[in-house]
Amino acid sequence: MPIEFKDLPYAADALEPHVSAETLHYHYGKHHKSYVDKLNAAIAGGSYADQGLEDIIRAAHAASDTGIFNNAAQAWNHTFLWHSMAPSGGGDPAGPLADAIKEKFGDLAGFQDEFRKAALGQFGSGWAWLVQSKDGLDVVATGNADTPLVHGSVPLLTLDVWEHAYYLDYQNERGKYVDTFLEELVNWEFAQQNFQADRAAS
Ligand code: MN3
Repeated sequence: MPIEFKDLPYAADALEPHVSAETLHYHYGKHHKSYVDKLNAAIAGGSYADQGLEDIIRAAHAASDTGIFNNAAQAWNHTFLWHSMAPSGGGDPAGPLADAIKEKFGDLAGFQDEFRKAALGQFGSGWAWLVQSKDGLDVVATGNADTPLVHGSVPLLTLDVWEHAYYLDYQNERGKYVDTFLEELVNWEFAQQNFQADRAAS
């Protein structure tokens, strides 16, 4: 069964003025769709064809099947990205996740500093993540299509720092884009859902 190109969780103009409808037209409608289309073309009729997306990512990584891995991971990372933002995002985390952030980073500003460092420190294309591992929360950066799914931690939030994610709205100013994500867009409810799911499973 082909991997589904899922709908955005909001209207294409819902993140304006922070992320424009034009950016989503290209980033979701062209870049993300292209990863899904290329993946489906590559897996058709082969050993990955009946697997779910996360299984394909793990199997392709284990087999060093780079072309499949890159498109599968990018398909998954982008769906995760759309949910990591919300039209009325930003603000403070609540509940158990807020406690875990305090424990690891001291306060929300401490988390924001770490996340900003990871997002700005990623040379070239990649992703910044808040993840949950056995040792608690962590902020990590991954290059290109790489994803925490194959590094033993549970993703809670992500931000795409490939230039295609921000160039139309922010040009070269990755720092402004990262700050806007942290202040106006970050979807703490989504992060909380991911956080609780992992606790229940462990
Ligand atoms: Mn992207």
